[in-house]
Amino acid sequence: TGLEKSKQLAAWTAVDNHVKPEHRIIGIGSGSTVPYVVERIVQLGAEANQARVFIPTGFQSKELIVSSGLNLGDVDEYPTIDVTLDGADEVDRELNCIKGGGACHLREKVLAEAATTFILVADHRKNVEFLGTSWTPGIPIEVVPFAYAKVLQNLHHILGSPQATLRMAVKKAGPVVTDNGNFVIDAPFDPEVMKKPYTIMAQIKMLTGVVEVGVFCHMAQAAYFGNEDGSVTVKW
Ligand code: DER
Repeated sequence: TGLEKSKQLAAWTAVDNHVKPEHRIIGIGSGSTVPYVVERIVQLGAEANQARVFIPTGFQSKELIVSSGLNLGDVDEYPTIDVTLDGADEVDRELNCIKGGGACHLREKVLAEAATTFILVADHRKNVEFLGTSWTPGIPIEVVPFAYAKVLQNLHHILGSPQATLRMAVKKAGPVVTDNGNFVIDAPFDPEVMKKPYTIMAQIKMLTGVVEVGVFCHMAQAAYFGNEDGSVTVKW
């Protein structure tokens, strides 16, 4: 479909522009766009990849690396990463992004921060002027199960997200449980609030029980969006 082609276009262009021959430690994100990143890296050649180690951002990412025949590594063994490539749910004009649609944003943010270069790849739906305009479920927030009800209260009554909800699983009874054994809350905010993503991210992060917030500010060096007409939009 057009959307898959857009994802592939963004991913291939990003890999061609940012995965250098000398890069050895590569962070691999989560979601449905990142498989095209791995596809392109595999095409780069087994020779180059033999000398590389690929760091996952969760179970799905690990499975992708292993099934693609790439060397798997751990971020505790490689805490400094040459380049991390990952998807996003939305990316604004300043490359701030909402991540966590796949409930993987804690490990994603660790690998984004550990990377010298952090690159976003997405289809055109994610390319927005302000956060919250196309991604409507709200800011994904990973919380320890013990604190989820307290954090929901804080969001409803203090931080201005009365619609915040615990993310329920579809093919499992009960809430989504992350790779870290935590819950996820989705918290929508007013558009005006989303124009200052750093402020709301910091306020949420300070709530006791919050593990990580799915808003990444000033972390990415570039974002690639595939368009239906076969063009690629780059923001940096
Ligand atoms: O959870 C995330 O941040 C993932 O990167 C994911 O939401 C990206 O989604 P997609 O690549 O499947 O559109």
